[in-house]
Amino acid sequence: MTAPARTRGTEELIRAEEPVLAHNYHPLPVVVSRAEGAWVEDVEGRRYLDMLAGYSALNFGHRHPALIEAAHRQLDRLTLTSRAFHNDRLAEFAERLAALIGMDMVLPMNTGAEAVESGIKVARKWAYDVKGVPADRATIVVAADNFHGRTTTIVGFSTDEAARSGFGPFTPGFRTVPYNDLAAMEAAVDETTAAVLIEPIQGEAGVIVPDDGYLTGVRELTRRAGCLFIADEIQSGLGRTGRTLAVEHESVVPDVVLLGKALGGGIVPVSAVVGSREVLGVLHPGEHGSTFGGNPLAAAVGTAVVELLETGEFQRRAAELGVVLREGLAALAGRGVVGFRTRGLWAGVDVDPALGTGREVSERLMREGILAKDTHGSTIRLAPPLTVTGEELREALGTLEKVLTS
Ligand code: IF1
Repeated sequence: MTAPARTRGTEELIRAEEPVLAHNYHPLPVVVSRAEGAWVEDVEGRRYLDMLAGYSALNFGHRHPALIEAAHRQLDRLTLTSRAFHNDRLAEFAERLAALIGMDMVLPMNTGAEAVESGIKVARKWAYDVKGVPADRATIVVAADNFHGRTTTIVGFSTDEAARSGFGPFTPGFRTVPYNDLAAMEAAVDETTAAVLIEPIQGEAGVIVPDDGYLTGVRELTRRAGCLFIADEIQSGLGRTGRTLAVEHESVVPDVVLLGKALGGGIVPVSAVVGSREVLGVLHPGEHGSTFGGNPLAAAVGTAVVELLETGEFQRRAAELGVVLREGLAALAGRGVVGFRTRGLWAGVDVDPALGTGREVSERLMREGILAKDTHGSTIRLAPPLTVTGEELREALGTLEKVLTS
């Protein structure tokens, strides 16, 4: 029996979920009902500054006007055809995304995990058809502490027991090496290796920024070994680190770039595998697909997202405000912050465990009007929309200081 038609409050809505919604999350006790820009509002009318931004799916803020307009316009025309037919939005999306990333071809998918799975399939097929690896012998090298999604194949090469326990058996053909360790990667790559798959910055691991030169080293060793370098930029890409792609911080060009999250503007799921004709050309009709991949609504929103990124404005804002973020966290070192890593408007903040777990700090921040999320232990991740103002960012940093020092 649900509550009468009147709007249900926070406690009622949280309680109503319990018997009917799978418990695969432990959300903060806030029920969001509206949002605009960097601000969200809960069902009680309380406002919060969103310092999580959908784990970087909301780089352009909640309901960016240009993106909402593109979505409304397309909703009034055409939303889905399947790929059995062409639609009049997909060519422009693929052209402009490929040009933005500087590569030849695009394979449009929906979620990040689908882009990762598609990248794995394309790399394996490239290994057999182009590199000449014997059938079913291709290997892919991944990094420990990776996060690439939640499918069975992906969690099979996770080093996080909570992500993989109870979901076996797993897909073979993956080798795990420590992140940020070129020697270990060199040792793991051999003639069966189709690709190396890494995050240029490890997000879920706590915004782990590798040593300068690591990405360059991966690029060089994969080129020498004749295997592909696949960069998972699903969280690090599309402006978050102050560049279109995080790999640009080392001027490195991977063979394949995986995109997702912000590519859909926080409106619809849009992901993509972007690469050269040599690599993506291994796919022929009937060998891969998706009901919604490349649908006209996704393509229209994705094109509007690419248009925002073509200006370079969001990348510049993330770089400039990233200085404010970094300096603000540096001022908290030794005052509740025992470590931090930043790149652009993205930070992993290690809080003094004596002050509480990341979850407890996130709950205190919530009560002070800031929404953020812990990753592991006492680390919280800060990733505001790239539209955040300097004043809003300073306000969030002030609140973090208050929570950590009071
Ligand atoms: C959740 C984590 C972040 C990703 C990278 C692929 C994917 C992700 C680098 C898969 C997704 C999301 C999943 C989301 C929370 C968030 C997350 F905490 F799960 F690990 F950001 F760090 N590659 N990350 O970060 O993309 O299939 O989810 O679209 O609630 O599980 P997806």
